[in-house]
Amino acid sequence: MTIKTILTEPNKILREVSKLVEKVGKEEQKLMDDMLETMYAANGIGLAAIQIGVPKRIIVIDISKDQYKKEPRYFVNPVIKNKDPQKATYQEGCLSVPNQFAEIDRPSQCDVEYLDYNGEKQILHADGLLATCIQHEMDHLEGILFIDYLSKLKKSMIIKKLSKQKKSSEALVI
Ligand code: GNR
Ligand code: NI
Repeated sequence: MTIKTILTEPNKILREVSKLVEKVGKEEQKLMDDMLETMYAANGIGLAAIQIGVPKRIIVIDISKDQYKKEPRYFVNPVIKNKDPQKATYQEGCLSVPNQFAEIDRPSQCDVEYLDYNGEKQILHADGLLATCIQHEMDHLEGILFIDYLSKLKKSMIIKKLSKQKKSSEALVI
């Protein structure tokens, strides 16, 4: 397994729409292994393939708190079926939008249809943090980031800050 570099905003690749996976084969499984390792190394609870530059409809999630009892979940070609009309608010962050957080409203429960690590069809009912995380990751597959739900002003302030940070860290590489 390999820890990959996580792309950060502003980056056009993060705005790509990811493509359906035709078959869950060895290459996809290796990608899922690398994604999980990259996510754990970054202390995240979810990661979409596009965040490491691969435009495939694959996400990994682990919302377990206990570092010794890992509960990795793999979703290939996920589709959200029933969104609860009731909304839940979570303070969201994103590994591609480092050190920025905001309260975001999303449907509090949903059903997800997907293929698992072995390419088997599954349906999962999600609520709480899992429902929020799945929807956050599904947004990545459409090139959407949580900052897109903020006011134009808040969003542009965050992007400005991130591009400044990027420029100053690039300047260090001489
Ligand atoms: O690690 C993450 N935490 C988080 C917290 C609240 C809502 C969504 C998330 S996902 C994020 C990891 C990430 O950027 N996934 O794309
Ligand atoms: Ni994210």
